[in-house]
Amino acid sequence: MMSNVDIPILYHSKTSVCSQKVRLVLAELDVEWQGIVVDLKKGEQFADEYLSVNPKASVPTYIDNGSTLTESNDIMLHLSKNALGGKHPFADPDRLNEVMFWLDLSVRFHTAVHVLTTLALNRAKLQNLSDQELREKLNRIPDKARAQRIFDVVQNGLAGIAASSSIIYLKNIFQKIETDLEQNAFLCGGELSLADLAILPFVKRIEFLQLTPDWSGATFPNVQNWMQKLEARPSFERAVLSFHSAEALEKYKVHGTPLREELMKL
Ligand SMILES: N[C@@H](CCC(=O)N[C@@H](CS)C(=O)NCC(=O)O)C(=O)O
Repeated sequence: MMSNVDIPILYHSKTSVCSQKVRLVLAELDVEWQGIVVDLKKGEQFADEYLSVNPKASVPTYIDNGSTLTESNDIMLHLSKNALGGKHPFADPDRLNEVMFWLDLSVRFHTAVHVLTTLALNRAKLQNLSDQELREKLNRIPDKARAQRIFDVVQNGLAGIAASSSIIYLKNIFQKIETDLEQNAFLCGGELSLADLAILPFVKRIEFLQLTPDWSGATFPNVQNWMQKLEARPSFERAVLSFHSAEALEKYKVHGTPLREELMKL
């Protein structure tokens, strides 16, 4: 792909939650960017050319002015520091501690959401592989903890430690968001911040999968209101919805619903 050297490049994948975090900030700040889609299902993250840009074989990767960033949180902070020469409310140093809490939490949220997505969408396919094929597939993943979690999901499903700890985490995080939103309209006070944009893709993926933990008897009206507010912003259409085909959304629903039924029995 031809690229214009002055415009930052984002390597991303359409439905990846970590890519959505960054695209939401790009959309909110109206930053011009050029995208290169890395198809994770086709294994394009393992191509030598991509590994030379991001040895972690993950998306997103952001290249701006010669510097390469390979963590979604780093990219979000970089964009907010640059916005309006550091004068944008997203860059407000007084709010940074609180924002950092949610950015850190989004990394752990990602782990749980990845486990539940793998359980719903990919376990059956991975179970059809021979031991040798599964080992080869997992050996390619540089993040060994991630590979181990996938292995646990394939072998043990809902009974495994990866799934059971993710389910507990999911309930706790929804409860935490629900309680925090009793005080404020957004996660860090009365205004939108990076915190909301870091958390939204995970809450939304869980909703796409029909796995919002209301199956455990809890209700999350504040989370619902918060999500509706964020979904009404143009950034949601630009950064999230427009990258999800109807087939992708249907797949989440079809594969997530039986898992929800299993969870209700626990
Ligand atoms: N901590 C990293 C995690 C990046 C990550 O794991 N991205 C996922 C997509 S959300 C990925 O690229 N997975 C590679 C794969 O599926 O092989 C970040 O937040 O940027």
